[in-house]
Amino acid sequence: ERLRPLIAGNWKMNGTSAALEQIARLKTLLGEAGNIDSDVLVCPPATLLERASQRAQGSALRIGGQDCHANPSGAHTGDVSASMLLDAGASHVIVGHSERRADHGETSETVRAKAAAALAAGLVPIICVGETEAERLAGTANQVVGEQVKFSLPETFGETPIIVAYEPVWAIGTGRTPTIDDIAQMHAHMRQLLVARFGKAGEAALLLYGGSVKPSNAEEILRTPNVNGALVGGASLLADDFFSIIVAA
Ligand code: G2H
Repeated sequence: ERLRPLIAGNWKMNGTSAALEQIARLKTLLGEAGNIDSDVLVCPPATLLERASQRAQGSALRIGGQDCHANPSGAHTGDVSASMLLDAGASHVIVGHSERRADHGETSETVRAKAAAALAAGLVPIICVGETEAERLAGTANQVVGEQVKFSLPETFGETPIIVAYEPVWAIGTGRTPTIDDIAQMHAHMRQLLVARFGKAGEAALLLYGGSVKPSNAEEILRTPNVNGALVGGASLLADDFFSIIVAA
């Protein structure tokens, strides 16, 4: 059974007001295309969330955050809570991106708490996992990703779909991607773990691939068994590029 794919754009720390034109352009492209058989999400920086979601109104395009705090409110200067993201128009939030794990010392336990906070606020978390190059070379990629999946996911998702993004750290923004066989192998491994733990919800989980997805490689990657969508960084910044990835799904 084919799961409806999710194509998610992660703008990272890119974009000021002018970038809202890309939201408008994407909305136009989606409108012209009519029947798109995927869910489409853009995760702009927090400063653009509210305006991006206003611009996206009237289209199928959804807006998401890139991170949230594990607590619902309080003395956490500079942080944003899941309910704030929801209030600004977000439906999803990325948690545990490797850049946050690396730059902010987030552990899988932190990520699990953030994912639980997202669920509690009514957002769908997109939980990121992925091995480093050293781990891949040492032959421990399966084990590392398996442990990240085990410890970064909350106990239960209720009715919310489980979404996990596999992003090998060495493929992020480098133009390098794993072989299709390696992607297929890792996604099958994650599927097995999720089905063992969550049963039917694991079968229905969306497993996204992320790391240097671009118009030229999207079709092949998205055709891979157990790849149910993509998390796209650099190639999501321009609506036309992102749209060619969307139609490849
Ligand atoms: C991986 C990805 C988006 P890029 O981080 O999350 O970025 O497509 O630029 O490698």
